[in-house]
Amino acid sequence: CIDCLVSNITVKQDFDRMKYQGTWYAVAKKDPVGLFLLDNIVTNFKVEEDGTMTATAIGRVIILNNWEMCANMFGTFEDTEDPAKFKMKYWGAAAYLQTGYDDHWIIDTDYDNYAIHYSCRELDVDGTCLDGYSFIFSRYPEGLRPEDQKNVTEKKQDICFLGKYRRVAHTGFCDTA
Ligand code: AZE
Repeated sequence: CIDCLVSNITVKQDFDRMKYQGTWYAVAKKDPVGLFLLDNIVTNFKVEEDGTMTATAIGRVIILNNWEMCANMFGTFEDTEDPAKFKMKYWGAAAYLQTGYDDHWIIDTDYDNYAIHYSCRELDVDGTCLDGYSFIFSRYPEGLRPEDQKNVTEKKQDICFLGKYRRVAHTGFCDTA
C-alpha cells in the first residue's frame, strides 16, 4: 500500500480461523491514542462450536494514572464479507477496564510462527488512518524467527506503521501461577 489508504490495505487470503487458534504472544505493538495494553500481552484465539471466533487477552495496564494491574480481556468476532476482516467486540473481566468495538484485520500469518494484526479506529478525511493500533504476534514469547522478520517489516510498511512499533516485553508479570 503506497498511498496509505485504509481501503487499499490487503489482508491474509483465505484466512483459516481454525489454524489461527491457540496462544499468540505480542512481540511488538503500535499504540492507539489513549489507554492501552502496555506489555506482557498474551492472547488465545478459539473457534466455538457454532463457528464464531472468540479470544481472551491479558496484558499489563496502568489505570487511574498509577494503578498497575493485569487486564483480563475478552473478545468476540463478527464476520464480514472478507474472511480476514472482523469486527471485534471486547470487554474486560472487571468493569473499570475498557470496552470497545474495533476492526480486527489479519494482515498476514503463517499460523505456526507469526501474525500481523491491524485495526484502524478512526479514518482521516483523506482515507488514511488517523488513529489505529497493530500487534505483531508470535507463537513464541522470545520473538519472531529471523526468517520471518523481513516479511513482517514489509507488512509493517504496507499498513503504513513502519517505525511506529515498540517491543512488547514478557517479564512474567501477568503469569498466573
Ligand atoms: C487483542 C486480541 C484479541 C482479544 C482482545 C484484544 C484487545 C484488547 C484490548 C484491551 C485494552 C484494555 C485496556 C484496559 C484498561 C486485539 C489483543 C480483546 C484493546 C486499555
